[in-house]
Amino acid sequence: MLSLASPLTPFVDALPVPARILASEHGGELTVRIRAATHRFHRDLPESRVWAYDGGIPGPVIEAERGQQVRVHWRNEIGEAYPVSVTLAPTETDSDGVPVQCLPGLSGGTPDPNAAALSGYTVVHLHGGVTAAMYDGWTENLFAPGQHAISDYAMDQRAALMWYHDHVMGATQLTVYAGLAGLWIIRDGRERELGLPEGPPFEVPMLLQDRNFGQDANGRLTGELVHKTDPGTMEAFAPFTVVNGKVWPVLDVQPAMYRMRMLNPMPARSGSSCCAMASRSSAGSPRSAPMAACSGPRSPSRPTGSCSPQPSGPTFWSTFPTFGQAPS
Ligand SMILES: [Cu+2]
Repeated sequence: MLSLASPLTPFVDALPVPARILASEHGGELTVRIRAATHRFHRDLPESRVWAYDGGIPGPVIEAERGQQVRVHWRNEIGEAYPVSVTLAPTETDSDGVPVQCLPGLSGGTPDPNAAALSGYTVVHLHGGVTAAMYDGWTENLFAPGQHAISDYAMDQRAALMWYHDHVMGATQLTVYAGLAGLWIIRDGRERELGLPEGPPFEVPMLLQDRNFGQDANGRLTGELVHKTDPGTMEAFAPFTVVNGKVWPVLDVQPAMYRMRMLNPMPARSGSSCCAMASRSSAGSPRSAPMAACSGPRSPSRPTGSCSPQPSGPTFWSTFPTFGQAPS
């Protein structure tokens, strides 16, 4: 198995708990500000420029009750240029056969001026919501910076984990990559009969993403978000797994029942994502659950089953299985 050394130390940042908005505490009427912000994806990275709901990566978790309509005022306050360098990998693989799209940095690719010109027009789609057409975030129902949209979500559907995200025609993969994504939970009485944990700390919503960052002349990661597409498949597999806005975070857990609620909205990685969790500490210590989403590219042309720089170290590999592959 190909193994790339990661330029970022895994499992040093705590898994963030996203902000939480209970619609019932606001009379079912919420305001979410869509704006430019900065965000630190890893302890050892500089801050990155992002676009984000309420300035958070991910946006706030909005929690609603079945049958209680939620009205959201989506306020477009994006006041800065598109924060991601978008490029096409010059070649599919490097001289070692590694997919270039999976390497940190631009890899010599030219930044796309059209992406850089994205001006912050937006539209919000509640993915999974049974939503009336006029509020459903159709891709051309755009509103500009300085404008806002009001959406009524009926919540006439069973308990579920959903997500909301930008949905602009032809640019959704780029605006979501810039940060415009958040989770949405519907609860109902039938689900509560199951007695599952509700809310922090034992219910843990997790938004899984992959991200890439720019490099300076010395090869150090700059924190600038990079979206690099493969020239053959036109997919983008970024090298760093991000959970709730942190690269390979860790969650200290208690010996109790948890409800892990994971959503994978990555632009290309799909199908085989997982969350590797196990104790890595001795008896009596807090237990830690490193969050590592693992997945391989779908294309059979790939030389390896995984193109991420793998979190390394004896703890990780001795404790966490990968997908049908022995670490080597
Ligand atoms: Cu969607």
